[in-house]
Amino acid sequence: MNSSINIRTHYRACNLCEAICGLEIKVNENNEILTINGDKNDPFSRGHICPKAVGLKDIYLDENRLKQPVRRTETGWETISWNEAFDEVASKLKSIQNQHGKNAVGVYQGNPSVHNSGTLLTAPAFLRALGTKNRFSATSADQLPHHFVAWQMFGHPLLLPIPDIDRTDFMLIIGANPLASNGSLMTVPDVAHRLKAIQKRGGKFVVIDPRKTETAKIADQHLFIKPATDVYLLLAILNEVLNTKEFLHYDQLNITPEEVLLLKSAIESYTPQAVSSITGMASETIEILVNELLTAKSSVVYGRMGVSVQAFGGVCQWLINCINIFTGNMDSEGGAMFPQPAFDLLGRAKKGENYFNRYQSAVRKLPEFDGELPVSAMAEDILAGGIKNLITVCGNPVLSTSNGTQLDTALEGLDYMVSVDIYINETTRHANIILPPTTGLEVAHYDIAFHNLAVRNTAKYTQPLFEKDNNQRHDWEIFEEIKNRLITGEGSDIPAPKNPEEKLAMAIQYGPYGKDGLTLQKLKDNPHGEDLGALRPCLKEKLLTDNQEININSELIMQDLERVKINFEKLLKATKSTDFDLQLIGRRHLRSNNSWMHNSERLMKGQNRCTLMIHPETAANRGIVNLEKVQIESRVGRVEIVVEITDEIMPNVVSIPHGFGHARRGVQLDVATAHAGVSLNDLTDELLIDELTGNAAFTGVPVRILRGIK
Ligand SMILES: Nc1nc2c(c(=O)[nH]1)N[C@H]1C(S)=C(S)[C@@H](COP(=O)(O)OP(=O)(O)OC[C@H]3O[C@@H](n4cnc5c(=O)[nH]c(N)nc54)[C@H](O)[C@@H]3O)O[C@H]1N2
Ligand SMILES: Nc1nc2c(c(=O)[nH]1)N[C@H]1C(S)=C(S)[C@@H](COP(=O)(O)OP(=O)(O)OC[C@H]3O[C@@H](n4cnc5c(=O)[nH]c(N)nc54)[C@H](O)[C@@H]3O)O[C@H]1N2
Ligand code: SF4
Ligand SMILES: [Mo]
Repeated sequence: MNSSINIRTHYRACNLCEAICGLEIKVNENNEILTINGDKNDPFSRGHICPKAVGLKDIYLDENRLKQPVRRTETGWETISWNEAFDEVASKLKSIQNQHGKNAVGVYQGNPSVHNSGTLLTAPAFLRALGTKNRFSATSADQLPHHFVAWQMFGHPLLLPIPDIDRTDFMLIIGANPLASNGSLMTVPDVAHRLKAIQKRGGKFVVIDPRKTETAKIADQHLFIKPATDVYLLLAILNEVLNTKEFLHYDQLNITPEEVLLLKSAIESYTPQAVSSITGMASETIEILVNELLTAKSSVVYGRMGVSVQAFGGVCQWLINCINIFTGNMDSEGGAMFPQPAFDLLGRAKKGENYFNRYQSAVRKLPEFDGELPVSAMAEDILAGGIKNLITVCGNPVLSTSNGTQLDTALEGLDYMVSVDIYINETTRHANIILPPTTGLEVAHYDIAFHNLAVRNTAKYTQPLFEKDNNQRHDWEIFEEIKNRLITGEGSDIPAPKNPEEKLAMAIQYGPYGKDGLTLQKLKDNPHGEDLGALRPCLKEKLLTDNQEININSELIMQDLERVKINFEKLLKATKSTDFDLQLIGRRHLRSNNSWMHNSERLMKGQNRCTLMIHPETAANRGIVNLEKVQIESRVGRVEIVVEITDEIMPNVVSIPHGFGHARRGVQLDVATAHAGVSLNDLTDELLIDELTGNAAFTGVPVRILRGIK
């Protein structure tokens, strides 16, 4: 008998990170996964995958993964029925809101929310039914500056320019490590080949990072920069660009000479010489970079986490857009371009909307953006008593937000907490009820978010590989069930959850490719995905500012230049601190995904990755030896960690990966706890934010090392 007869092949998009790689999964007649490989016929990823893809099998089989609701009792967790769970959750939400008002319920949405089409299609109605202003998410621990600047300059938070990596001749990468992260706000499967292709066609790419990262190692050039000083480098670059009149092509974008003059005068004091000592970069090096950006046939500056999560994240992203505009590379091939996804999130967007500061957080009065408050304010607002009940969805803020210890304490004091999550982890262990949805291989997927950020226009629909059993619920069923209970009165019939796939089908059919015959059915018939072509210039049609012009000199941003100036003067005068004398930065690893894939033995095995990277000189000055355990301390906390001496990091800068710190009472993650590590966010400071946008400033946190615990 031919054993291959009963082997079925399943194609899907991996939804673990932003790269949406095509997978080819072979399964036998007993539903055992035999192999997970890259799908060579996926028009976008062309067969590329990373080691985490195989982790999908581990998540599917993980014995720690929850499949039915659990309730926390004095004697431990008990399994309860879905109906009982939904009834209890809805009644608690209602009673707390009746007693203390709508805002007494807080919501935190974590990263996998945006990788999940069911959540994206149903959570908005659920949130409307809740009606709370106390909404938080991982956005303000991540890419909020990009959205803020996109809104200010182009009129909508989602009008994000994406590097046209496949056609550019010169790429400047600042504060991103796509070889480990596989790209962010740049959906780019197979990024290593795409970067090497720049070199093969005679182009170059340069990386600016306080650590010589995996990406820096394959770059044409790597330049160290002192953490959190990028704003001054970018100001100097833009200043130089604006001084080189013969290259400026802004007129194509209807930018007037008056606007350019205004911008120029606001930044002219930041010359390469003036910023050199602060950034640690020689002025000649900056001048050469400017020359390369201007003279390459096409060029693009791309800045990600490293430049977003700092005190001037907003200004940095604005400067990056301005540089791309004034080198003539905005909305043109090889520059920064705007994707045209099949599910067009901007389809119904209105011109001239305000998304900012319509209300503020309770304690520090931090501004709202697009219906969310900065997550750095969440713990203090819980502690102050304004939030009595918290719902967390796909998130682990105890490990992922600044001063996680403070949040850990705050969660202990809540009246009630619900988590929609698949694990009992550092955050959800505080919940009264955990509602675990299906995940990974059990769900259908269409990437609503990341086709919007992709370096090529494609579309792909994925069926579930495994049917859920009767006792499981999809995430969209969970949101629908609670929402329906919230809006129906006592004793009335609860409407059945509505499958959101209808919305998906409509959006595709009436979307930009519908007239060419693209339908959900067509995507179902071609599980490898459809290629919709390279990015095309389209900004003029997409602009959503009041006057449908690019807003170069945004008032809010220009005002923030005053803060940039005050800090500049402070840095010029600063003498070496004897107190917190080191700067802490984070890092990511290819085999790790934020805080939650550490429960896969396959991904965790090998060397301990949760180490404190430190430069040989910095270590020697303190008499610290390799593999020694030290205590490291910031304003908010102290952790104990093993030292890894390496010259791949700048002197006086130290690095800890984020997402670890699993050894906490009650966490039920067997593998992760065995590789517990410590949490970077027990050191990061909730008071350090980008005051313009409210985003967390994780990078360059002042710390000191307390010697020797042998
Ligand atoms: N210091 C520092 N802090 C950082 C960062 C940093 O670089 N440095 N990075 C920041 C960034 S960019 C981000 S995005 C955040 C991430 O922070 P969060 O979004 O808060 O946390 P994650 O680690 O992504 O946790 C994801 C959670 O979702 C659960 N989960 C996984 N799949 C599913 C699913 O299908 N459904 C549901 N309901 N749950 C699921 C997991 O069990 C886990 O609890 O962290 C931020 N924090
Ligand atoms: N394997 C893996 N992939 C992931 C994730 C993961 O956890 N693991 N997380 C996903 C998520 S949620 C996101 S948002 C993306 C993030 O994607 P990236 O932004 O590419 O990821 P990071 O590794 O955080 O890269 C930030 C870089 O900035 C550098 N840096 C730190 N401070 C500064 C600074 O002050 N200036 C400059 N110039 N550089 C600085 C760091 O050394 C680091 O190399 O990755 C996604 N992909
Ligand atoms: S790069 Fe991202 S999308 Fe691709 S296989 Fe790895 S985790 Fe999945
Ligand atoms: Mo992120």
